[in-house]
Amino acid sequence: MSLTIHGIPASRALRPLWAAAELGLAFEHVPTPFAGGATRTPEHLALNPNGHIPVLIDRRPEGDVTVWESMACALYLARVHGEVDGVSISPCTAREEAEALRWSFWTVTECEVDALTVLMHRVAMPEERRKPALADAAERRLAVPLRVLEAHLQTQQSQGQAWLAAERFTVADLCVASVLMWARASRPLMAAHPLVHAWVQRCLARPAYRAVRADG
Ligand SMILES: N[C@@H](CCC(=O)N[C@@H](CS)C(=O)NCC(=O)O)C(=O)O
Repeated sequence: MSLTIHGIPASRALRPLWAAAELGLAFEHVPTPFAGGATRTPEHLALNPNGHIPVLIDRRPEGDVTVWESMACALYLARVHGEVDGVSISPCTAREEAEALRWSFWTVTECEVDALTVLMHRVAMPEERRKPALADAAERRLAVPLRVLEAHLQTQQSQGQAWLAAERFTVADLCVASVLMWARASRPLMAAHPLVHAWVQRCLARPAYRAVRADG
């Protein structure tokens, strides 16, 4: 049995790379970049017909399992390769499984596009190409789901819990933080949602995250 993850850390491939690091999994890393056409070669399109990274391949006795969609890759690793022991990032109860699924779908549908817009148009793109009006509108929309998360973290905190889904960091935190880390490019949004900001920073202080980002 062996695992391969295609994609560089400075992309959505961060999600399975971070999950694999948290789980201490051995895997082959193929650092396919998103720029320069490497995701559109016939070889890559055979792995992911969408022409994107990441792609995860799990070579199993019963045959290869190919996973694309970054959240699916991270959730798959936690579900199929994690220890269900209440210590690892893998959900260990039906409630934790539900939390991981709902927060991961939530962050993709409610937050990802706007968080990326904030990142690109506040800091990432060359200044002459940034459109502050796009970032302003994205920040206004993002304030709605961030209020939801702020309230959830407040509830968790009142119960002595520092994380989204459990008393420990789980794949739910990983999936949501991998999106909301982009929203840190907006100081007003972070100032208005201090629990979200502190929680994202806690997630990004994880040794596994740091080790993955040290590679790119
Ligand atoms: N929804 C997909 C999006 C994947 C995606 O857009 N990946 C980007 C890098 S973050 C990419 O591969 N871009 C290169 C391309 O589309 O050719 C996921 O989460 O995996």
